[in-house]
Amino acid sequence: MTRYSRPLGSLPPTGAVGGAGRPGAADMERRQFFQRALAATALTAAGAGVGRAALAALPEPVIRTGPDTAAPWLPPGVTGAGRPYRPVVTLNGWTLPFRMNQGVKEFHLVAEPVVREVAPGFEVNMWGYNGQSPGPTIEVVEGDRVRLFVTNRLPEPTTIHWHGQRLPAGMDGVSGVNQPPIGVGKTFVYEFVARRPGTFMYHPHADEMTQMAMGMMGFWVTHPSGRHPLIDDVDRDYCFLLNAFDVEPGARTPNVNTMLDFNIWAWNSRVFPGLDPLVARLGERVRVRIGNLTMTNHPIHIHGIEFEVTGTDGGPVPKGARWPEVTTDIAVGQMRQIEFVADEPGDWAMHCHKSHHTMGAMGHDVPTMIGVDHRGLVQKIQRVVPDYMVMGERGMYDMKEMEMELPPNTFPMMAGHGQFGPIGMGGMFTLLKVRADQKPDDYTDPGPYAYPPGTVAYEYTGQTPPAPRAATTDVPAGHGAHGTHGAATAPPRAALQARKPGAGHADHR
Ligand SMILES: [Cu+2]
Repeated sequence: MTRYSRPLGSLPPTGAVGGAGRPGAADMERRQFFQRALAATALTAAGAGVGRAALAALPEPVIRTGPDTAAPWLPPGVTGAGRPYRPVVTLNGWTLPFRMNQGVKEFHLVAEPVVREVAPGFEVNMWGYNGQSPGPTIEVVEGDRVRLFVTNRLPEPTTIHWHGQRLPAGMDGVSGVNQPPIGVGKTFVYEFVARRPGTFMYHPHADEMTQMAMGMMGFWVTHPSGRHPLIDDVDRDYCFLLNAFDVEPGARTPNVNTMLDFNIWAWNSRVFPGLDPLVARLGERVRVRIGNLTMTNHPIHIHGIEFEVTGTDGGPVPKGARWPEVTTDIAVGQMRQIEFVADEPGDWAMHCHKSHHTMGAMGHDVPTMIGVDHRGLVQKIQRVVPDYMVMGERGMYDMKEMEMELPPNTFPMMAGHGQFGPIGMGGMFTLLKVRADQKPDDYTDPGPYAYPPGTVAYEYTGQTPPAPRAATTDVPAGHGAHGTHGAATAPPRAALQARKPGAGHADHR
């Protein structure tokens, strides 16, 4: 069920009920909303239709509850202070529409309890904005005057901090320092000019530990007002937040007192296989903006291409300071803007390189069983616990094929199915799909990659003679081994050669 617009008075106290919105239906409602918005804008411009009284009132909040990735949104006929821009695509999220009020872009954020479908079959009670966690992306143009109405439908006070923005101190959103907290049921107004282009976030600065652990956060993108020497045009511009939750398997509400030991590692409060792919047409230039609002760093790795970090929290990186990477570490509270040319067709993994961040909730707190000889043990235990089985005796790979019964409302430790079988990943993992025939501006999933014949790794089926094994005993100390290495002696034993710094490298410090 996806709703786009409802009067504030009808907001249910416990938030909207989530569910997989049907793509298409959502866009339809969206289009109707924008047509109405555009009509209103046009009438305002003509000085008729919407009166002063209506514009003095709160803008109607736009609510969206489906977890599908919304199509990029450009307000028709309204491009803000500058030239037209390429709108961002929020991974499994959406951009919040605004209304123009005498040259000011007006947004209405509603902080409220929500239900987020983290993956199919796994729903979590969160706090968020306008029907979802994270909240909708705010997208404006450098130089825009922005007015944000924030209504608090949470059971406790909140504020919003506009992370990274240049703004008057009284608009910075730190409870007690910059403003009184927004009381329960109250609405506050923030207003400032989006002074510098770049990648930003928003989140509460009141009872942050609880409110961010419950999912309160959102993305903000300010596009440059004109051609910018350090901000290139791109063909696709993706954004998402790194976030984490601690939800006991089978539970529905995060533990908000957890400091570091989270078990749901998510992008935009979604985990693989609930995350949509990033798609690109072969040869397109792609930007991905990532913000980290978890309590640890995440080395984000993309297969198949090299990228550059073209922007950080503080703005665009000077061209001479950029270097190629395939993994970039994003620390707590940081934002990174990476860019690459999608010049290698295929399905490419994109994931956090901390391997326990690409696992589901069941991957944690499991004892290591590799190499444990438990012959006889299972049968003994099964006399008492008939369903007992041993986890991970040969590694965890078997887990993803096992039809293991899970508690209700959780997701498997490793999941997802590809054309060659189980994918065995969860959490912070998705695919970059590069296709020659993907249409420009088409974000639909092209399905699995059609590998050209002869380009897929395959099984060797010839003779397999016994392989020599590494010696496991009496490794000789390699002191003074200079000159002897290369003199291949017959027994296949490992030789350890130690080179001591200093000996003949006195100037090497
Ligand atoms: Cu990570």
